[in-house]
Amino acid sequence: SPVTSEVEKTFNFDDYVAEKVNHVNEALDDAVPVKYPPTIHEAMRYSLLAGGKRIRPMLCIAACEAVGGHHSAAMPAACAVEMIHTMSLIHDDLPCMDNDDLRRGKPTNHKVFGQGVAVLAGGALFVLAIEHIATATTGVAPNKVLAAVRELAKAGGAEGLVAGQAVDLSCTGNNQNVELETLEYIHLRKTAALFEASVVLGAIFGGGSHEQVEKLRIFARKIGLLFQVVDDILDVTRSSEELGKTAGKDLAADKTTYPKLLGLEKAMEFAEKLNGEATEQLADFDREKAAPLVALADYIARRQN
Ligand code: GRG
Repeated sequence: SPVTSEVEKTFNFDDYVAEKVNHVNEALDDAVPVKYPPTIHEAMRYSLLAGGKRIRPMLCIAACEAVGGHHSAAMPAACAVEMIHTMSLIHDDLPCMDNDDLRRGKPTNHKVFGQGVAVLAGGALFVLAIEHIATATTGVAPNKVLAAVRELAKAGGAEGLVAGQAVDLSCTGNNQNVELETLEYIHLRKTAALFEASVVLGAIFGGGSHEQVEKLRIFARKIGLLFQVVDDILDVTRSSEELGKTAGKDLAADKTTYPKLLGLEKAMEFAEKLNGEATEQLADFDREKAAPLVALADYIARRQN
């Protein structure tokens, strides 16, 4: 339609992401100053400011804008979701979990600071996320801040990230028997729960109605799962040469994936289905305001790495 083409003409996704990522990185830098004891704060900053695609903060800000809010209202929440994401990566990389040496192209937190500091820095980032939302959010009614804190804590805890990781850990060494239902359970919690919190927080702080928040919640869950399905597909379709670069670890060999359970073609169909169901949720939103969110979903569906 003429409206779509007008929006497509005026909205440049790359410029949008570059600008917003800059804002987020500055806000994250400010949110964790080096205080006493310095090692903990340096360890928190090391992983938090190590790069990363900043997908969750982008989703948070784009959801805020989709309901007509200004990105500044969602900035503390955008920082908070990235803090929780970073915490989960620090813990996930520990020897007692995935035992990884590299993350975001740099040595993992425990490799640089030791396991004790890494555990503490992760814990401190989670608590700081909650504190940051409660103290740095301005111009938003207290009941909305409370709702946001509740959403975020739930996404991080034993019904969210922890549940996904716990079930994932219990499957380790038993990958032959992981069923589709279990795979989905894990991804809905390890990945989709924080996508959901990111979008819901942005929508709440942007002043979205209950109906809008709930539509965006479904949108986020779908693209969270989509993110993982695409990840699994990329594992298969990436050239074997590229696979060789992943620190000698054959990613495809030691985990259950959608292509393994469904076959590549069905996995791709599932990805398309999730993408369609996600974008359907945005049908009633202002096209121009929702353009960044639509573009993010498209990026997640079509990314090549
Ligand atoms: C201790 C309360 C508590 C929670 C942690 C360790 C753990 C429980 C959960 C692990 C969760 C985990 C590692 C999920 C993987 C999520 C995921 C898709 C990571 C990759 O995200 P990207 O691609 O990474 O957005 P970048 O580096 O770009 O940010």
